[in-house]
Amino acid sequence: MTTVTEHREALLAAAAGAAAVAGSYLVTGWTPSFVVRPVDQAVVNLTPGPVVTFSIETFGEAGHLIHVSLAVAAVVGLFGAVAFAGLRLATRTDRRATGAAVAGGGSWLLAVGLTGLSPGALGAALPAATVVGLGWLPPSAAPTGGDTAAARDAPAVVDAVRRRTLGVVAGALGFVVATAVGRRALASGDDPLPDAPRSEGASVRLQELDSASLAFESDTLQGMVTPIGEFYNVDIAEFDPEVTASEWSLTFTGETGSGRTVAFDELIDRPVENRAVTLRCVGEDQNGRRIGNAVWTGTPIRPLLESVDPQGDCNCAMLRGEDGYYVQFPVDVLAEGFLAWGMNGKELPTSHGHPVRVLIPGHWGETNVKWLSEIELLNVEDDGYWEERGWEGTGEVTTVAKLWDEGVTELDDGRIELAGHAYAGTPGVARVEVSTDGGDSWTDAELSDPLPDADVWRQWRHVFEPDGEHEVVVRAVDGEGTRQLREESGPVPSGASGWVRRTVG
Ligand SMILES: Nc1nc2c(c(=O)[nH]1)N[C@H]1C(S)=C(S)[C@@H](COP(=O)(O)O)O[C@H]1N2
Ligand SMILES: [Mo]
Repeated sequence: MTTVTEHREALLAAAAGAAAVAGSYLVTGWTPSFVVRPVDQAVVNLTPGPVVTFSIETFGEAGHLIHVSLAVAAVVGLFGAVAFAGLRLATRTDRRATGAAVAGGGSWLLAVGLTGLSPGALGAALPAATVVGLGWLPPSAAPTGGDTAAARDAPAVVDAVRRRTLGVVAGALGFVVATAVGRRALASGDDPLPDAPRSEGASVRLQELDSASLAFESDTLQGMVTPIGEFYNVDIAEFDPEVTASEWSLTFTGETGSGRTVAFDELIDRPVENRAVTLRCVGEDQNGRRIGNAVWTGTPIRPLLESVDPQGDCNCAMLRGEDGYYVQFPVDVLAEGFLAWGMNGKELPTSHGHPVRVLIPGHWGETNVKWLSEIELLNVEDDGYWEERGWEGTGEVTTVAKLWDEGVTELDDGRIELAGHAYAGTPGVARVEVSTDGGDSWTDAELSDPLPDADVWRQWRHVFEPDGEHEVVVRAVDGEGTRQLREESGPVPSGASGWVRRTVG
């Protein structure tokens, strides 16, 4: 019968572990103080490169889900082990209070060990203590106890024990679900983002982009500017660092004539520009959606860089973010870049690098370090986070014309509108060519007005009279006359290529 007690206690301990994690989440939300974060971070740091690459290729976005689930399960296990110890000690001392105290105190210590002193530790401790306190039963009541075999095996006793256990476990699970749902609802009611400092010029730019845009028939297709909530995200970690503007600083280190630390107030005092910059992730499929365009408020990097007098032997710099991310590329490329603290007129949102991120014209998304903290000038080249994992994504973007599902619209008169975005990095998009016969013949699409910005996408549109099924193919030509590469390849290691095709009609 011992095994019955052990199963019972294991079940209770698991419920206590889950309740502890939920309690922490209730207090901290999805922030760095949540007890899952350090374990998630460890998973990020310890997962071997080939596994990360394999997971991205095989599971895509679901890889993140797997990674988070693993981290959550591991932390539930840790708190569960503490609760189990509590249950065992309660039995040994035959005192409920011992169990609750050990589970509560142990969970508190564990939480503090994971995330440091934070209200979230109490959030973890109380539910764990409650589950153990309510769920533990003295040996005399449990099926292993009782004075006689007959008494402990009496169906009424077994039933009561089962009812109590299931009641407590169900209560704990109810708490977990209510927390997950309730906290989410709370988060969606977050305050709107404040305007970014010195972003007055951004609204003019936003209007300018709006008037440059094409009038699509499709009302679900993105405009020239990607709204903040729809802008894609790529992060190495599941938790965004939380850095306030007053805590933030950027330090130039390594091979400099004179090191320098720049505070936020000092940064926003520098000459301000509002640049439209398109970002695209090297890891996306050719017709993928990890691309977006925003008007960013910030200041050019070149004068700052010149002020520290870079002296490294390799013309290369390693940039680092507060989340542990790092990427290395040429100083000449960095000098063309921009340090942004505003996005579409608003303060840079947490998920896009609050308070300051890098924007590098014409290069893959991974060079655009978020939560920027350090720029180290080097003597020898070194791999960045993604380069260590098999990617070659610090170079210039390749050219692409997109045709998403919502870019195909049947008009009232029976014609079909094809529309989308094309992006070619700094050479800009000069032309988008559309074929409705599988590539035998080509027509130039209508384009949105050109913008003065160095690294921005354009919209394209083409309307045709359908006659049965059509194989539509689109391709862009950049400002230097180079046509989008026809040869098809997947994103690994240096970006996808090929023409986007779709059957329409
Ligand atoms: N600190 C930090 N910066 C980062 C990343 C990251 O994980 N951490 N991801 C990079 C990648 S791979 C891309 S594509 C872009 C995405 O920026 P976004 O999330 O603002 O769209 O940020 C880059 N900068
Ligand atoms: Mo990326």
